[in-house]
Amino acid sequence: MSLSLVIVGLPSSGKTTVFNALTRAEAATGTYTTAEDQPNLAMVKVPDRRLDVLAGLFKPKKVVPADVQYVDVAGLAKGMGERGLGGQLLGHLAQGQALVHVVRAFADENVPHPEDTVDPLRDIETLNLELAFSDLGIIEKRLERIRNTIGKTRGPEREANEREAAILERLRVAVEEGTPIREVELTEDERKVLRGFGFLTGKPLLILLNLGEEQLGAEGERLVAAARERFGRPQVEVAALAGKIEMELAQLDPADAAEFMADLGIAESGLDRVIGLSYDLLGLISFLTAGPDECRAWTIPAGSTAVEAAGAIHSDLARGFIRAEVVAYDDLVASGSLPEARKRGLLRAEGRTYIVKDGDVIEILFNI
Ligand SMILES: Nc1nc2c(ncn2[C@@H]2O[C@H](COP(=O)(O)OP(=O)(O)OP(=O)(O)O)[C@@H](O)[C@H]2O)c(=O)[nH]1
Ligand SMILES: [Mg+2]
Repeated sequence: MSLSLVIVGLPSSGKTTVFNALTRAEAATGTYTTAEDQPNLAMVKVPDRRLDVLAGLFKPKKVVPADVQYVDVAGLAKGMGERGLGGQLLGHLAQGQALVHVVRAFADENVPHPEDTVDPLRDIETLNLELAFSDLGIIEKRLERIRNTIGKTRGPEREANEREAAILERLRVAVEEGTPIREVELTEDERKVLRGFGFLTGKPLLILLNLGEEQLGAEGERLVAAARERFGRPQVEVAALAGKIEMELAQLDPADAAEFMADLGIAESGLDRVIGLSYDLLGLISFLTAGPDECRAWTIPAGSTAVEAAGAIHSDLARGFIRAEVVAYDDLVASGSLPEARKRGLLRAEGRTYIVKDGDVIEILFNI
């Protein structure tokens, strides 16, 4: 499973600049993209120091980090969601596992703002509303279709339609009251019914304030605190980065970038931070596999069992699962090798229902 994050925001908020910063891509910025333009796509390796350390121990032929896909789409102008986002743009948004909302905080009179003034809190509100309007439009359309056709259905088909209509009706009320779908309590079965819709307010949201260089420090912190106070909710996180500088940083070689970051007082690059926050937001963890052929990181939802972790590698491993041999990353590093970890009793055999922990180094034994 590779994680897919879609970057959204008002026009000219710096989405493509941030995309470049996060992916080291060199997509053109300042181009006033429209809904018809193809999105920018990039896969990024998830930085994971543990993998480098394991590679030092195992000297594998290959090191394979987990990856994250970023999608940078056109700006969402005020009113677009209300009129109903259609086609391609909605399709891209609906497919993301989470949304990264790039909000303009930087001041620059050469960059036009749709509202003439820079006001990040207002813009967050505007985009939230557009996303809610888009969901509402889809809910209403689907409800109307069910209403128009339900008379012709019977038996299980009719029951399924009625169930779906009841769930959508609940969502409609919630969204109209200003509650995002991610906050509506749903059973696992209800979630299944809704999965295909890809509702935008149902996705975890990372609000990313795009700061000007001069806002790094106290002002940036104040803005983050204000945004968090007003918009911080379950599955919503607020962070900031200076998009334009980080884009330049991403294009430097690592040693120069480190020096430049130290000068600016940036502790962690936007790239590392945004991935870390996205994992937290989505409740994802990594487990590792290590051997002479390959050291690799895998992404799974927190709370996954050993057999689910096996399935993330390959469905055969889940199907023929016998047991998992597990050692915590720190224990493995302290032991220096798997045989030594086994000797110290740190390498354990775990069954199907073992809950995998972040950083577990796992070997799946299976038989098919
Ligand atoms: N001063 C300053 N300018 C920035 C910053 N981030 C982006 N810009 C500028 O703002 C303009 C728009 O940036 P883009 O990254 O293209 O914005 P966008 O959101 O992708 O724009 P659309 O895709 O057209 O909606 C460009 O001229 C950028 O150089 C920043 O942090 N500071
Ligand atoms: Mg753009």
